[in-house]
Amino acid sequence: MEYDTVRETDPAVADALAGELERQQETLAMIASENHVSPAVLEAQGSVLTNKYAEGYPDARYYGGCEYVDDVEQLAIDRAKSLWGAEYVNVQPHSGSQANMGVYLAMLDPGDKILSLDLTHGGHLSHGHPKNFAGQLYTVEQYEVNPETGRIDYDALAEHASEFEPDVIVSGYSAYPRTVDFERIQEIASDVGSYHLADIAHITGLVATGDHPSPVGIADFVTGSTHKTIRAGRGGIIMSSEEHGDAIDSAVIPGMQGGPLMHNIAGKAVGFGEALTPAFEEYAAQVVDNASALADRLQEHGLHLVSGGTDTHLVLVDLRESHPDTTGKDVEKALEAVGIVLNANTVPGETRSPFVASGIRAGTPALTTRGFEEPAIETVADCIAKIVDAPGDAAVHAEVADTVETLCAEHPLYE
Ligand code: DSN
Repeated sequence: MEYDTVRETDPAVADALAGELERQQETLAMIASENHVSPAVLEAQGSVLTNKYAEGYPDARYYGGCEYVDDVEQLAIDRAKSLWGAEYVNVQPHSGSQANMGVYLAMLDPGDKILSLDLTHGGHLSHGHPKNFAGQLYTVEQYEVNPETGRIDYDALAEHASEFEPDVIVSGYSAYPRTVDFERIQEIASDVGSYHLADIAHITGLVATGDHPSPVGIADFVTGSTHKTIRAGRGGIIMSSEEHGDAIDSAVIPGMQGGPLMHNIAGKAVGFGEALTPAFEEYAAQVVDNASALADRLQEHGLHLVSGGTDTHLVLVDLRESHPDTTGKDVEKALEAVGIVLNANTVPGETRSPFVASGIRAGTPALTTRGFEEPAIETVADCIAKIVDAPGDAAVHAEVADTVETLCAEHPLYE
């Protein structure tokens, strides 16, 4: 077998790959869940491990030839245990959603009750949206953030939990800019005899470095994805105490998945190794400092942020007060046209369709990977504010596109 390149064998796909590389190099990735992994993680994910089936777990596989993938999976597990201090880790879920599915399957029966944050208030599909498996298999009620403060109302959550008597309370969110009080939610769960699942998909990296308090050792289960702030190979992870390990293992396989994606697990191992270095601690702290600088500057421009700021890697702008006739989608499209890529996002008390939305969500993990610090982030905030003020103005577009081009050139990616 000859080892031809994609360019030689499949120019159509090669063009798309080259185009995507160039797009990432020449635009600013501000989707809060995205990041740019290292070349080492890319190499691991693009390796021959994609060829290997390895149903089972290290040293207990259903197929032969697993000695090297066993090493890789064990390294990923051991490094995850060091990063997050978990007793038990499963690195096989293909995504954060499937990590959640693994916990539900291990602990719940169909019809059991989930109490989770509403999607439009910052939750996630897999926390029980009616069109998601979680909403279809289980009985779901949802809590909301306080409309005045934009923050979780823990007293209201306690009251709701005591009325609903859930089997699991889900904490951890996709569009929540503030520190989550995992201890308080654990107390609420314990008081009503419920499990507590903390989905730290967005903040895995910040939790690993202590830039956000950890739910590990507090919540019964902690799930996450491995490619967001933690910047490792793409996929999911489940952590818990040792007592739930067997149930989780068998929920993941044979319960809901077959062969693990060993190339992605290799990417997880490599990324977790990188995250154990002092350089990653600096990175995570800078992600938070950058988000804070972004929040301050956007507010100086008169934009309203849900909760009035951020403690994490993301900000959520509610356009309704300052720009009632401009939708999140208008801003998303106008920013994309000038090279700033983020997403329209629903805001608490949303009055528009989720496809249009009244807010935008912006995060700093990917820009921080490119070396952005506060002054450059403030320039980006200035660009965002200009576009929000004049989404259809060609002169503003040209000026901002120039600035974006300069910022990209000053912060090269995958040279
Ligand atoms: N798609 C992710 C996000 O953007 O938050 C959640 O899975």
